[in-house]
Amino acid sequence: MKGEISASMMCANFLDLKKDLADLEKAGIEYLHFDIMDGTFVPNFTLGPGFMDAVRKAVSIPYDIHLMVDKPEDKIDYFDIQKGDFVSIHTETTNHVQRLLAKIKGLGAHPGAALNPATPLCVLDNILDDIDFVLIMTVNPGFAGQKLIPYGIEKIKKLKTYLTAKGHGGIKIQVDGNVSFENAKKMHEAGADIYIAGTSGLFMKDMDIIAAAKRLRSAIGG
Ligand code: S6P
Ligand code: MG
Repeated sequence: MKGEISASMMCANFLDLKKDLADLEKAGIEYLHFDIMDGTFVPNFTLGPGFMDAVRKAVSIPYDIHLMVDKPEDKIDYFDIQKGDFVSIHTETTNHVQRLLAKIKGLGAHPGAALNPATPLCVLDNILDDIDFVLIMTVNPGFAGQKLIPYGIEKIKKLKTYLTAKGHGGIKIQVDGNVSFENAKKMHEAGADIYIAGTSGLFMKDMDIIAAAKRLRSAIGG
């Protein structure tokens, strides 16, 4: 199956954002990935609603919003979520995972469960009817430019097998963290569907966005 690319906007060139956005459109990038951090659940701050609203006016690519915040139920209304967007919440961040996933679905968006590297797959057992995708963190969340935790590839394989066995093979698998050309190939073989592309495979020092996207696509099934 052909994989899809979600561009990690925290890795874009903010000083030349118009050019990056035009290149992402030219390269046919399927989604724009927005990392939302609160300095508590993860040790960093990144993007926010004002930035996202400005970008929305410039492009028509659907959003993929990755909420890395404690108590996301208290913050979700800050964001202008639109029909067809992907929105993931970390299962580690709230006591009310199902309620929030249902709210996201009610907005016409695709709800997703995001899992830190150490979070086991069994947390998905009771929410399989409530999610359209699972985001597997293959690094600890907080920063771009980190090295893949090797167990990540095995976890993608396990998730694929688990979803199929549970009769939920239609749930998409998103992978986030060190999606390099080499790792993307392994992730694709393991069963991933959507690849969050940052400094390792799209916003690179030595390759432009269009060339990198082409190479990344060839690693994820064309
Ligand atoms: C990390 C965040 C990610 C990064 C992405 C960067 O907390 O959730 O979405 O932006 O992983 O990609 P790379 O290739 O620099 O690891
Ligand atoms: Mg992310």
